[in-house]
Amino acid sequence: MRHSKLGRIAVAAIATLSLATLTACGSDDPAPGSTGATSGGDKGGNIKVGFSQLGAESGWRTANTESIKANLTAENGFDLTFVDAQQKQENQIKALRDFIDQDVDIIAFSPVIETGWDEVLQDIKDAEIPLVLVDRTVDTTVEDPYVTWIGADFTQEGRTAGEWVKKNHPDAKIFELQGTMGSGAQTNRQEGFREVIGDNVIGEASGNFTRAEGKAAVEGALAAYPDMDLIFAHNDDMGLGAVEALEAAGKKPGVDVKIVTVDGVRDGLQALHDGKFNYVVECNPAFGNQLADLLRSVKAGETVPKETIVIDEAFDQTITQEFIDARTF
Ligand code: GZL
Repeated sequence: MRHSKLGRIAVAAIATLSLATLTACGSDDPAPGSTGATSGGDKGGNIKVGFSQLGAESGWRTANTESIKANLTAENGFDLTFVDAQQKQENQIKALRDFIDQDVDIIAFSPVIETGWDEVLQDIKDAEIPLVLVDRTVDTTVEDPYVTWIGADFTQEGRTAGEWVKKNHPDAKIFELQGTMGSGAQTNRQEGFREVIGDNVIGEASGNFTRAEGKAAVEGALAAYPDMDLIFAHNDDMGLGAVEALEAAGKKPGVDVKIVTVDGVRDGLQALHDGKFNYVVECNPAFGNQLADLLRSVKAGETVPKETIVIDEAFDQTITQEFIDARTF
């Protein structure tokens, strides 16, 4: 009888626990392999992970992909299949289904938007393949669809941005440059920001987290909202697009129109240092090592936290070039 995948992981976990218990009773040395580095199926084989990355739309995503690939390596015990969906949900759904067919040990993915996943999430659950959510979140009717999620507190990022604006520019006329509509990052950053200073938002449009679309959205905003004097961009890349649009219109970004963003990638912090951005809330993409640890624990059948929040900072124009140059992303 084919043991279900989760069943195999549970068996391995019990085996590990028994070995650890027996060894612990017999000596003070930690049981060999008691770190839970067992494999559910092929003993000692690498962990087969199918990862559906949503795209390569921003500096943040590029840095996140680099961190994931740098940690989920064969030397670290992984057999990674990585698929870039180019920001298309249908491509992610196809990749997820392919991972089911390949009978991977674990499926990980960063959903481009929150909804539209019910059928494929149910299929993953029926295939008894553990699912790990990375970065973005899902809104689904499927009961308990994933084992764990690792990412940032997007709502708090929005609040942090709003609190800076409220403190430093309480009368600002704000244009909100939204990320991909319906993504967890967009909905929650917007929610957090507007909790604090929603009354000051005079207009909004999506730049889909890309520089080009951010520039186009701000070109439209300059015509529609000529008295806007602050832009809250849901990511650095759209903020950089806003800089291009403002300069093309003869306005000084960071002076005539203040710019507040989220992410804290190198280009964004450079714009902050150069006075074109006014405040940047970090959203750290470099959590590949934490993800690797989570995947090992899931594979070993260990209990893992339902969510792991990646710690963020925030930066203003006092940032130094040395600090920027020393950052890894
Ligand atoms: C945030 C991530 C967002 C970034 C954008 O964790 O999902 O998506 O803020 C990226 O740069 O496109």
